[in-house]
Amino acid sequence: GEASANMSLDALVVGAGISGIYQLHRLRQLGLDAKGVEAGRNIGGTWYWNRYPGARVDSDAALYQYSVEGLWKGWQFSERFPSREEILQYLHYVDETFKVSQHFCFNTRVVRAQFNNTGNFWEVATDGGLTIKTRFLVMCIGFASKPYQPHFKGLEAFEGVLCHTARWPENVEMAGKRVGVIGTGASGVQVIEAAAKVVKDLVVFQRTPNLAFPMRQSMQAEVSRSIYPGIFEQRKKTFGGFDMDFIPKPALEGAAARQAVFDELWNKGGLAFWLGAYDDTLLDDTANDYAYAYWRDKVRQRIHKVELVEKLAPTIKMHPFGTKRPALEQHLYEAFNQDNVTLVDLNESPIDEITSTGVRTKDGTEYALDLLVMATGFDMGTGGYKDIEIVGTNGAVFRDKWANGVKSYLGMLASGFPNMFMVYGPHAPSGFTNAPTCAELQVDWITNCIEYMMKNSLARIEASNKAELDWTQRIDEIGARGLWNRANSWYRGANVPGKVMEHMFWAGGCPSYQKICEEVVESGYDGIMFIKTP
Ligand code: NA7
Repeated sequence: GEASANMSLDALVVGAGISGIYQLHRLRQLGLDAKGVEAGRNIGGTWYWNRYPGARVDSDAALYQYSVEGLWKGWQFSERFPSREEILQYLHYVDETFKVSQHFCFNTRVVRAQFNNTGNFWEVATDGGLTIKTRFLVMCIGFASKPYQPHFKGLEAFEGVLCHTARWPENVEMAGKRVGVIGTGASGVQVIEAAAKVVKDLVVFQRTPNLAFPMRQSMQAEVSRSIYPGIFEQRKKTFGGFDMDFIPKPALEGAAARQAVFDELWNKGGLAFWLGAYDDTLLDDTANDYAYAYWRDKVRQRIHKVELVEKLAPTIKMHPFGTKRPALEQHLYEAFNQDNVTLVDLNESPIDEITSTGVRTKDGTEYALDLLVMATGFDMGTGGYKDIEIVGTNGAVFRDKWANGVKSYLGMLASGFPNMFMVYGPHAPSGFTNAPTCAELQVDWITNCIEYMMKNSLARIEASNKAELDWTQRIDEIGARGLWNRANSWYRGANVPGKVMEHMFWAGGCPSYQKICEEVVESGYDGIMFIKTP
């Protein structure tokens, strides 16, 4: 995009992922002088960065797209769960309509943003030396933009190739190599499946088994897309922004009925067995046990190495089913059946050291590797924000504000940081939802809010302290209702040592979130303070 050393804008969008693309489009539609910056070399966000082999989305194609402006009429995904490559193609297709990529300045990372308290604008500095003055700063950096890499002893000594799933280098191939994978989250599962097909040897270092269920990938015939508008309406009304929702009755109904329901969900594929299950699954331990037992027994049928049965699908659940993000798998358990695939249980023998040639575990075993893959996830929610020096009113720094936990209003505004909006970050339904559903909801709200400010000659918006405290408390209360507290998950910041343990996302689902956001508008922006343009 075009960029001059000093720019003055109405709005700056940070990040060119699913939310940033749409946000910049909406702001330009309003007639604002709006531009974007993006650290990557192109649009795509998550799909730009996570280029490990096997990367694909866990949402159905019909759902994983924008619902607006009839875009669906001109695009057909080829698979039910599209690959990273096809999602990027889709986003470029969207850009033919939105034409926003030309207004993004790529290869540019925001390093600092300082609010001018008298002029009510942000002064933004980038790593390339750009200075941008902007009335509004809209952070579309998502919740998984900062990779997390554990500090293993000896890491720098490794002479093979080391790569994090979210920073996969262009020219690294796995074929014929000895590959190690640390981590079995959604990324780990996908990269394990891709590796098992082509590598010489694969060693998987597992701390917690993933309670993964069948994706049921399929090629999509030229389906009748006329049902899409209905699906787009439907997705706003469900907890996770999908076309399915929790079954509004307890799992404690009769065993036969339950078995039939579980069979149906299992056969549906995708995340149905999680976000389409009985509505007490994530609340009640007994209900949760039923889901776990069904999952365990299904998966066990596919594990042929007896010594792996307890490791991959333990008799007793290690954490409540569904309180860590379940992955979708296509042939994960068959991969572990292969002779050239080894599972190392880190609970029995943790990693002692990374050596020049591979990984050594505490029991003294050395695993020789050419390539070591860190599928170790992200500094979720807060990581991307804390990397930027964001200075609000009175010199307050954003990372200090969040040092003892996230504080926000609606996950979109923060007191002390006027005219800054956040999309798809912490304190929003983000962590549990289909990204386009949540991104559209928040981007539309923010766009309407900015439009309201323009119409009413308002120069400054800020959440009140009280509104922020109340929202933060609400996030906590809703999180505490479920079994979430019993899992060391990234939903609670537990995956990064030293991080505050808290409920990071709105666990109340999309519809309740949308309702609250609408009520705020209807009440005349309750909890929000505005200042008129002088
Ligand atoms: P996740 O879900 O955070 O998975 C990270 C994995 O790495 C998980 O299995 C962790 O085990 C493991 N891990 C993390 N640190 C270590 C150490 N120190 N030693 C061994 N193993 C470790 O990240 P993903 O990238 O897979 O998924 C990201 C999400 O983004 C995905 O769910 C989508 O919603 C989008 P643990 O479970 O903590 O024992």
